[in-house]
Amino acid sequence: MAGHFHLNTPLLESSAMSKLAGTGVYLKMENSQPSGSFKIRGIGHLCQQLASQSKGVVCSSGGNAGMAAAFAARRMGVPATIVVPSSSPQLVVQRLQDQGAAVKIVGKVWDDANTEALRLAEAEGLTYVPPFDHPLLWRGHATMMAEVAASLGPGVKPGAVLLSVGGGGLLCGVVQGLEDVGWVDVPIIAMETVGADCFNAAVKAGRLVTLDDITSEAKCLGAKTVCQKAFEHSRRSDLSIISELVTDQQALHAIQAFLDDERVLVEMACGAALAAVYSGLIGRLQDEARLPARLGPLVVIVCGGSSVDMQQLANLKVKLHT
Ligand code: PLV
Repeated sequence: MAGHFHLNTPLLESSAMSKLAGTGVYLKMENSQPSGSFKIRGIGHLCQQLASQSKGVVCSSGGNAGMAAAFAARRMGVPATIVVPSSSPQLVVQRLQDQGAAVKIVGKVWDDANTEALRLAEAEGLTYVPPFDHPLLWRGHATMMAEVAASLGPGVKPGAVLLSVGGGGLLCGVVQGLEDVGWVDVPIIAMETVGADCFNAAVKAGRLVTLDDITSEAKCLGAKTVCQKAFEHSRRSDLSIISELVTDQQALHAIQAFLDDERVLVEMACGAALAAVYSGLIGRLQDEARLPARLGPLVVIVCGGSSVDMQQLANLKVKLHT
């Protein structure tokens, strides 16, 4: 992918998290991407493929896909409109505007904003940029696993990859990346919060499930229905995808512990993945023999996110009584 917008991010060993997990924990620092999250990999790639001649792009987003679309569009000299739901914090709206995007606030959750983005694309002839459901996004996200393989070095294979699931685009990209490097047998721990758990609901039901509402504070995990491809991956017998949930309190605790341990502030959507280590979930999965007792290095996708600052963190602590 020549001339792409994303960076090759560091893979950092965390001594604090390694101690907790009882095996090496390696952090793929996607929080340090331009636009603040891994989303620039896929969205940058999609925009370069589909929007170079465009009169404008329109993206529906909880925030971070929009940040990536606004960044890519600005670099390409194309106007960007980002449609976010009212649940996205004001600080995200401000950051999107600072990236030069026009922001529309429509509906309560991402699904409502998406309906409006599709309408705008049709009515105004704009290029629609989906936040998680497109093969070009997965192709772009997949690049992170080739980087992980290069950073770990030859002969070192992860014991598991830990990531968050919103609409499932990151999951689809990581599956593709694992295929690219010949690691399909590496288990994926797919984390969501209670109340933003459309993937877990689909895995349990054996079919796609549309949630009634998003009740978690991890709004960037808040798609009501996971994408079809992510669900299909969950049914594959050659993959091992373990779908697990944490509470908002556990995700928030993980954010705070991570800030203390690594001096890095990430949003709730990312806290869900970090909580797999901080809540002791890895040990429980080993006790239940769902992960081997002797586990290779854990790779945590630190997906990042712009929906957080010290004030937002303080607000969450009050709201979640922690
Ligand atoms: N957020 C999407 C979808 O929101 C968005 O519009 O930004 N970590 C972070 C920081 C994210 O922002 C997201 C997705 C995810 C993880 C999950 O990625 P996905 O949607 O590809 O599973 C509704």
